[in-house]
Amino acid sequence: MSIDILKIDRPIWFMRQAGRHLPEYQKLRLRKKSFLDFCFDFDSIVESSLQPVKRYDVDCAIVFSDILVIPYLLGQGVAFKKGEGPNLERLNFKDLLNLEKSDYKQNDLNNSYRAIKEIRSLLNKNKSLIGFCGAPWTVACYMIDGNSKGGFYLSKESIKKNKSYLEALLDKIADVSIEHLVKQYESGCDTLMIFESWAGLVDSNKKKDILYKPVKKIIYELRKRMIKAPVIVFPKGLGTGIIDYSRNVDIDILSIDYDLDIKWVIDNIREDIVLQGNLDPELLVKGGEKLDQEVYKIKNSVGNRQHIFNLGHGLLPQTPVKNVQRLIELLRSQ
Ligand code: 1CP
Repeated sequence: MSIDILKIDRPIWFMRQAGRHLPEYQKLRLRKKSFLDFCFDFDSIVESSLQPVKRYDVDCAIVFSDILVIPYLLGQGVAFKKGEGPNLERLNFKDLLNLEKSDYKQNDLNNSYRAIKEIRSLLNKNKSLIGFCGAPWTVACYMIDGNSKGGFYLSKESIKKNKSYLEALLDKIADVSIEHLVKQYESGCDTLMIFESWAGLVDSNKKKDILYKPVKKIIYELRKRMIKAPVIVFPKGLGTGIIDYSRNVDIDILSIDYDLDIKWVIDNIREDIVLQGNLDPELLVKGGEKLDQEVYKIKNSVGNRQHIFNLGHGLLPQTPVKNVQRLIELLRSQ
C-alpha cells in the first residue's frame, strides 16, 4: 500500500509542477501535435507526471491531464492553441443535458487510467499520487464562455438570467467528475484534488448553489462509495469568504491562494482542516531574498499546524528551475 499526502511528514509539491516550466516537458511535448492528444497518450502521461519527481524529488506526483477533459467527454470540442489557451466549441445546453452516460467519450480516458497504474508502480511508495478534476463552476465557465479572454462574462450572466439551466449543467459536470475521480482513485491515486480557480467570480448570495452544492455532491458521493482518499480543494479568489466556504464544504485539505495572509487563515480556519499553499508564484520566478523571507514567514506562521508546502496558484511557465531547486533545499534544511 502506498501512502496518501496526509501521511507524509511536511510534504512539498507544486500546483502545475508537471508541464509548463520544465525543459524536459517542453521537449516531450513536441512529440504530439495537439495538447489533448498529449493528455490522452499513455507514454506522455507517465513521463510528464514523473518528470518533476525525478528532477526535484517532490513528495507528490500529479497525474498529467487537464480540467477541460470533462467538456471533451461530454462531446464539446476543445482545442488548445499555442500561446492562446483553450478554445471550446459553442455549447448546446439542451443537447448536453439530454446526454446519456453511454454517450460520454469515457473510453478516451482509458489511457489516462492505465497510465495512473503505471505511474503508481514506478513511484516510490512513500510518495503520493494526486488525481484531480476541475470544480463544476470552473469547468462550466470554460464551457459557457468558450475561453477566458472575456473574464467569463457569459457565465456570470447565466447566474442571473439562466440559473436553473446553469444548475443543471453544474449537476451534470459533477456527475461526470465523480466517475472520473473514482476511476483515478481505483487506478492508484491516493489523494484527490478539486480545482475551483474561478470561485472569486460568484456573488456571495449565489455561492451556496453555484459553488458549494456541486462540490459537496462530489465529496459526498466519494465518501458514499467508501473512498477515503483525502480531498484537497482549491477555491481561488474568495478572500475572507474562505471561512464560509470551509464551513459549508467538507474539505480535508484547503489549498489557499496567495492573496490570503497565512497568519489570518490559521487564526480563522478550523484546526481539523489541513492547509496547503500559499507562496506567491511570482516570488518563485524572481527568487532571491524576498522569496526566502516569504518562505520563512509561511514556515513560522504555520508552526506546528499540519501544512503542505505549495504555491498560492500554479507554477508559472517562466519559473527558473534553479529557484525551485533552491526553495526545496531551503525547506528541507530546516
Ligand atoms: O502539473 C500539473 O498540474 C499538470 C496537470 C494540469 C492541471 C492540474 C494541467 C496541464 N492543467 C491543470 C489544471 C487546470 N487547467 C486549471 C486549474 C488550475 C489553475 O487555475 O491553473 C485550469 C483553470 C486549466 C485550464 C487550462 N488548461 C488553462 C488556463 C486557461 C486560462 O487562461 O483560463 C490552460 C492554458 C490549459 C492548458 C494546459 N493544461 C496543462 C498544461 C501543461 C497546459 C498547457 C499550457 C500550460 O502549461 O499552461
